[in-house]
Amino acid sequence: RLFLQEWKQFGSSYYYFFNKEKSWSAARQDCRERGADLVIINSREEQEFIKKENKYVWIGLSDAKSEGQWKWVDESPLSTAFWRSGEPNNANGDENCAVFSTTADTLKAWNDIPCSYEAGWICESTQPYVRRLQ
Ligand code: 2F8
Ligand code: CA
Repeated sequence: RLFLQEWKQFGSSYYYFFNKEKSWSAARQDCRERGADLVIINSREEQEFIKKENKYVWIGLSDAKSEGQWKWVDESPLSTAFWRSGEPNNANGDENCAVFSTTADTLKAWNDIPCSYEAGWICESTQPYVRRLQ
């Protein structure tokens, strides 16, 4: 049967908000198996759209390859940033992946945390995912 997951459209992309929790790499793998990748945030409007979900989720942003050089999963550098005040701080020298951690009254919601931590995640794709189950 065909099973259409609930992807939400915003602009020219579709987004899926997972409620399970995984490490950053496992979350990314899950998105890729769905023909998507972890979300890349390019605008204030996109940041606002994601904030409305009120979730604690991985975004497709990491500086694991080179400390302090934050890159999106498509290798692009940040075009706009929404770090929480004081972030990214690479706490204990071990924070290379970014999470969207909603705060009440500001759009500044990103924090760097250890990539091995488990969080929900958001996939972004140009097409809504359709999965064929046996
Ligand atoms: O105070 C900010 C600081 O708070 C936590 O560390 C105590 C966060 N760590 C996790 O969420 C794992 C830090 O990333 C954050 O910078
Ligand atoms: Ca941090």
